[in-house]
Amino acid sequence: MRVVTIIPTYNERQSLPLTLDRLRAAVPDSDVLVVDDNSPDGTGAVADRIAAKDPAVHVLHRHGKDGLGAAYIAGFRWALERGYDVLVEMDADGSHQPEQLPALIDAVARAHLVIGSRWVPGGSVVNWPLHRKLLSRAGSLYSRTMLGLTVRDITAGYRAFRRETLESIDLATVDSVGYGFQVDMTFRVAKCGLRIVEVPITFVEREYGDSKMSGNIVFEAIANVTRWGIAARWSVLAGHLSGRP
Ligand SMILES: Nc1nc2c(ncn2[C@@H]2O[C@H](COP(=O)(O)OP(=O)(O)O)[C@@H](O)[C@H]2O)c(=O)[nH]1
Ligand SMILES: [Mg+2]
Repeated sequence: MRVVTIIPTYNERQSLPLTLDRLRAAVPDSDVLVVDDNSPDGTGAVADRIAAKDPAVHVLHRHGKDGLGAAYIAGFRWALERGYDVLVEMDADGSHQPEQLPALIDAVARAHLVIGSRWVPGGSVVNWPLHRKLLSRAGSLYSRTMLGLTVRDITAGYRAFRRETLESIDLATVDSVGYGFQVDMTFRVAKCGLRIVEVPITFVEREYGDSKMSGNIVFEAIANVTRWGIAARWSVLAGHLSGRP
């Protein structure tokens, strides 16, 4: 089973080398793809220097900041073209513990998508203020209810996909950014009738650099979830009214 861990970066010069060191030590069998959006702080050059010394590390350079979703879609395409069987999503900032990746990879043997979850028993968040915990939990609760899903941590960014899962989705039509991207992917996987499993993780807030979360990203996610939820209900109702099963 060939595994690649995809790490999107925007201004993660300090965090990236630490994350890569830990990842290569914890899961030496996983290749790595850093997807950098031409970070002004030179993260791309830092990644190139590491890749020059370690053949398992690859770097995809993009022209400018285009959002987390677009970076992952580019990374997925790169990895699917190269025949990887398991595609992992991981943040660069140290929030996702590389030492917990083996648990996600084990679970992907019995699931199409594995989500490293903060909000299942055994999961936790370290160093988050109360308002971020509330926002994350409320966001998951709202999305779960609107979209009819059972996943507890829908916005989570620590994930493992089987290649067949991504091949079942029309990646060209995924255009959400930020947290909306994670919700969008979860909803699409569930709509394909594929199996989603959550494994508990410890999410640790970053020590270096700044979060790229913004009001716009939260707003986009809420607006999309509302739209998708209404569209799904409407199509069920329209089916009933027209007498279709
Ligand atoms: N390539 C790329 N990476 C991004 C972009 N926005 C965020 N990231 C990366 O996505 C990961 C998660 O972002 P972060 O700001 O930590 O979000 P938070 O954990 O929700 O505060 C980090 O590795 C970021 O560097 C983007 O527009 N392009
Ligand atoms: Mg972060």
